[in-house]
Amino acid sequence: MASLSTLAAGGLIAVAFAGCGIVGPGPVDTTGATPFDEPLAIPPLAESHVAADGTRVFALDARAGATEFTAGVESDTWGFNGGYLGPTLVADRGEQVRIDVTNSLETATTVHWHGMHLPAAMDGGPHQMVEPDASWSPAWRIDQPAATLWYHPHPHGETESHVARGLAGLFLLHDEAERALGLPGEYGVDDVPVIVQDAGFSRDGEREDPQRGYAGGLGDELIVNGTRHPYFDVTDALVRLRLLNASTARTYAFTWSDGRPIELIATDGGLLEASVALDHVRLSPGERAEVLVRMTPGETVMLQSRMTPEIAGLVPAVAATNGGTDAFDVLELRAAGDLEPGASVPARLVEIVDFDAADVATTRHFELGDGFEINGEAMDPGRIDETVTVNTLERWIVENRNAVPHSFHVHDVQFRVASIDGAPPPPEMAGWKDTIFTEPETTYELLMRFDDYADPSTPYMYHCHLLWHEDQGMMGQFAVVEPGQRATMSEGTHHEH
Ligand SMILES: [Cu+2]
Repeated sequence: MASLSTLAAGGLIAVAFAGCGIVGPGPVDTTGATPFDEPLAIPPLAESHVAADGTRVFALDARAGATEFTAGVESDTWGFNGGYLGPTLVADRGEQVRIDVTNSLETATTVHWHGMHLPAAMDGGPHQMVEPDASWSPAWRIDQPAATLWYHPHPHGETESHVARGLAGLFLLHDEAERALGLPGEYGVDDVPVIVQDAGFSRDGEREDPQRGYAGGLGDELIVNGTRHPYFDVTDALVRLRLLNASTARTYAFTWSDGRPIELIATDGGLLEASVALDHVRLSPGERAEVLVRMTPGETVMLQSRMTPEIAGLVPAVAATNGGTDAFDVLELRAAGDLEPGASVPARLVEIVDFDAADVATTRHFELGDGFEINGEAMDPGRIDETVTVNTLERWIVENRNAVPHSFHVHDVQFRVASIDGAPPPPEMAGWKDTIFTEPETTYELLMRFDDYADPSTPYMYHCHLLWHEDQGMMGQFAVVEPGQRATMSEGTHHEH
């Protein structure tokens, strides 16, 4: 296969993609096309119990099922504890948690806790495969700020298909600082999960695999929490939406249909220092955003995604066949005639203490190159690419050398973006992040601290979160070790019965 940059830079995109079996889908605009008349499904809160030792215990079962995205038409899907997606896990900072994962699928999978700070052996990456009919019970102490995290499979080479079939769910963390702000917090009422995915559907309404653009499969329709054409009945004057891009490849530019600004309060790893009013919020796969929306009685407003070549980081000719000009209606909000008064949100949300760059112990370079490689190499589960000494601050320079965007996700830690091509990051990238959209020919300077969890034999991952790219090998491994220790690989995977 030709390199991605070659494909994207020339005028022969369609021909080149056709040569390797993928033709980018044409432009899509669903705005105003269909009434949004299906009530938004809200993923159930996961049940849990507190064991004698104080551990909060959840159970997740990966299973095959069927989902009626269209009434009366079943599609084959996978889900956790149900037919599609999974329940929302909620825990408090300081809590010890354990998740009893079982696999009722006919194939091995994993469950990765995206955005979570935890030991590598609990991370749910490709080294923690759960075989069919097997179980796995990772446990750790929640030790990070309130945030909207999520979970999804991470099997080597097959993450795209497992997520696309429906294996994903939210993992919400709370803490005292967040509670003190009085933000909307009633789940499914004024604190609303919005899991956005794209999908293809047949004329009959059965879900089908979408066409691939350079980024991967791009569906020509959106579903939110598994609901087609969703609306949500708003009963409060102030609503908090937790946006998760759980798509495998598509990047969104979320806006409101009436032009009101997007009021962003939190990114991947937690609250911003202050809310910021944006024209749009861009989310690439895996990224999250918490936004507030103020409603007046009786009004209706549509959450949309309106991508442009500039926001997509694509030249116009490439953008047109790779989602870079697509527009979608996403979710209609319908305000009741009487609304509960909304809380007033303080101007200052939380304090984020900047890392001191003078403390950087190690600087590493990651070049996102052509051909699904990082630093010229494809993922090898038997190779540790980077060895990090515990209790140090690191600077990771991530350089996208391609003519097309990628993304960069780091396991274990939340990082700060110190600079983008030498300039300070915009406010929406100035908080805690675990995944960034990397624009073409752009360099990102990330600062991150590795405080604990040294384990020389179990690596964490860093990778492009365009899942097709990740599956093709755009991923590497790092181990966190004690000073002077060397990383060693443990053979095979964990099989607990
Ligand atoms: Cu990529």
